[in-house]
Amino acid sequence: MDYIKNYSLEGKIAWITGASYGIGFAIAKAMAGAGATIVFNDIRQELVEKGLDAYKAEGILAHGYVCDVTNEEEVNATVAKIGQEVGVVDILVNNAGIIKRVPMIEMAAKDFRQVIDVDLNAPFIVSKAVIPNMIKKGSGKIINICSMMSEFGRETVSAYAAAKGGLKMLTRNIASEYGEYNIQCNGIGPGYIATPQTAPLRETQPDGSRHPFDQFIVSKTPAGRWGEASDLGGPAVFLASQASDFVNGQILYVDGGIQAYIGKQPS
Ligand code: NAP
Ligand code: GCO
Repeated sequence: MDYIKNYSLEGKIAWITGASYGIGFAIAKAMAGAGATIVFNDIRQELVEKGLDAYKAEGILAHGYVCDVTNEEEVNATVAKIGQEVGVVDILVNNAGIIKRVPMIEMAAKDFRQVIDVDLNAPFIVSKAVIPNMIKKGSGKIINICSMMSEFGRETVSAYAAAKGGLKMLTRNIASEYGEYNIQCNGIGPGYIATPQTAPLRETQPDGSRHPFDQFIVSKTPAGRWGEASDLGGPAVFLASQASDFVNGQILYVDGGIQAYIGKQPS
């Protein structure tokens, strides 16, 4: 038997939220390479257009929608439009996310709430919108993009860690509640990945040296580098494919080994 077919996404429709660029774009590109039809959204039309061009440049004819994933009405309307224009969503990747790096006691409650809204409430809203059709179809895959901050805290990311910790448990609860309908819900926990979201942590310093946090992450990662968004493509295709039909409620960390390593002695 051609075992690789177990990893094929041929005939599947994958919706990756917030995937005009960054990790979402890389996951969508990998899933397209495995045969999936790609649907993505962004908040602004111009970013959707930019995303469509980026996918086209990769030879991918994606379907893009303007949708704020925190807005349940917009999400439900988008699911209906996707259903009419593309088809039923087989694979959902809750990727859209924000971070605000502020010391907790200095953080405005509205900012804390906004991070929770995008990073935790939105995966609830979008999953709730697509699960009924997955139940009708008799199968579905949901992949929540968690984080090392689903397990660890650090200075200035209290809202983000609270959201990503909650997203880990939402992942486990969806797996528990809907596994009987042949829906698998798992998480991917990226380590530190070089995207616009982490650009401030990698900025070259005024004296030309590398950002201290950049040096810290590289010394703490056995792979000795930041991850690339493309490093997440393979794990995402695995969790979206039938090869993982008995994997449910798991968080797959794609972190270069950072969580296993005490860190290199500073030279
Ligand atoms: P990014 O470069 O900042 O991209 C985030 C994407 O989400 C953007 O396209 C953004 O669109 C979109 N988005 C934000 N709020 C949205 C909303 N309300 N509705 C729709 N789209 C929205 O981030 P990234 O590094 O690719 O991260 C993607 C995911 O991976 C996030 O969930 C992040 O928490 C997670 N993650 C990242 C890392 C890392 O090291 N980079 C590690 C672990 C986990 P706009 O441009 O319009 O804002
Ligand atoms: C931060 C980073 C991290 C990464 C990622 C790690 O400020 O600590 O942004 O949170 O984005 O979530 O897995």
